[in-house]
Amino acid sequence: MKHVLESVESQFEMFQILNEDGKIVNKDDMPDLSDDELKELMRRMVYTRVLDQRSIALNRQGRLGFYAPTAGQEASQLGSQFALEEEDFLLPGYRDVPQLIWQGLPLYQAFLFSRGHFHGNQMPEGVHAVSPQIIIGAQYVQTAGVALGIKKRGKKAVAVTYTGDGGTSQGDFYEGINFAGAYKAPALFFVQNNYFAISVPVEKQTNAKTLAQKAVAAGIEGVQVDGMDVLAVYAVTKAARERAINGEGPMLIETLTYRYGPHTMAGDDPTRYRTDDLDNEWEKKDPLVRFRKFLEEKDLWSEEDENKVIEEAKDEIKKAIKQADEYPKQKVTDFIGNMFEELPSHLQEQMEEYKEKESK
Ligand SMILES: Cc1ncc(C[n+]2csc(CCOP(=O)(O)OP(=O)(O)O)c2C)c(N)n1
Ligand SMILES: [Mg+2]
Repeated sequence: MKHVLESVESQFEMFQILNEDGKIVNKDDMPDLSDDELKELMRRMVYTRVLDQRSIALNRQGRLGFYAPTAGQEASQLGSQFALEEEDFLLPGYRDVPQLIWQGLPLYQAFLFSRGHFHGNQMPEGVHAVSPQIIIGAQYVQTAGVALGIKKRGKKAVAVTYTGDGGTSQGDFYEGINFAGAYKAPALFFVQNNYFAISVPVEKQTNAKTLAQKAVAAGIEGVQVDGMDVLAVYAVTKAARERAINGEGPMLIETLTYRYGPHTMAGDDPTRYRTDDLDNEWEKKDPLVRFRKFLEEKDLWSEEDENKVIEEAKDEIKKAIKQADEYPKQKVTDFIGNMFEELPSHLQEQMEEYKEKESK
């Protein structure tokens, strides 16, 4: 019996294309991206790092509400989203605002989401996504359903979702991957393993050596990928998407990554559960540093390019926060009205009451 487990676990080795020095270690799997696409990937990662820094500052100034920092996870988040198409359906978790933005949610709406404003949850026409899920793992079940819907309609698209290492302990996680496997639904299930669920380390979370191997029980493909290597994440996602739209079923993709900041801005202190040594070890793997080295070597990126992106990002963020500030304040009647198509009678009463109050 022991050998069965060992032989399964030994097959989940981390897939990588760029090592920490930005050198290609796996030429055969190098994705077919043009120079412009490579630069665009870098632009998005730099932009997202700036967005993270600004969001943290805005939160501290009391100008944003809920915020889950993203620095460190850019390759995992943006490398995967870059392989998606407009018709794909995204079901993000609370840390996945960057993917949502690149999938088409305007930045000012992401800020409104953070403030708990209902307009932050309203996807523009043609943006196939739902707003970030706060309940751990719940989006896995929804994703299986969306993917089955896509399949039944005969569309060439996938449903894509993200959870964390902690999320893989939830019942919803297993239900979602099992259901999608049974129906060969075109779903991509990401697990961003940043090694901590708030303060709980992954080794206390599960006895499984890898999270990708959880795919085996569901009879679906699973892969573990270097989540600090944007090219590896992109290549795996692209291939998983191809398989899924060709009817070959879902895939579980574990990205090994790290969040540099706190879990959220609500007040956890990472120094109480992580060591400086561990932080330093991961900062050496930084996805931006690695990809920058790779691009500089090819003469595709310079300090000037980087500064230009930083300035553009700051400028767009400033405009978006202004737009969010100027958006009409949420009224209680908006809030109630957005919940149901037809109001139940007890809410109808409250609606009347607040209409009256708001009219004064
Ligand atoms: C069902 C459920 N239980 C508990 C929580 C509280 N909670 C919020 S985030 C979190 C940890 C999640 O860790 P992980 O899945 O590793 O994701 P990460 O935040 O590291 O990206 C917990 C327990 C929740 N939101 N939902
Ligand atoms: Mg985690």
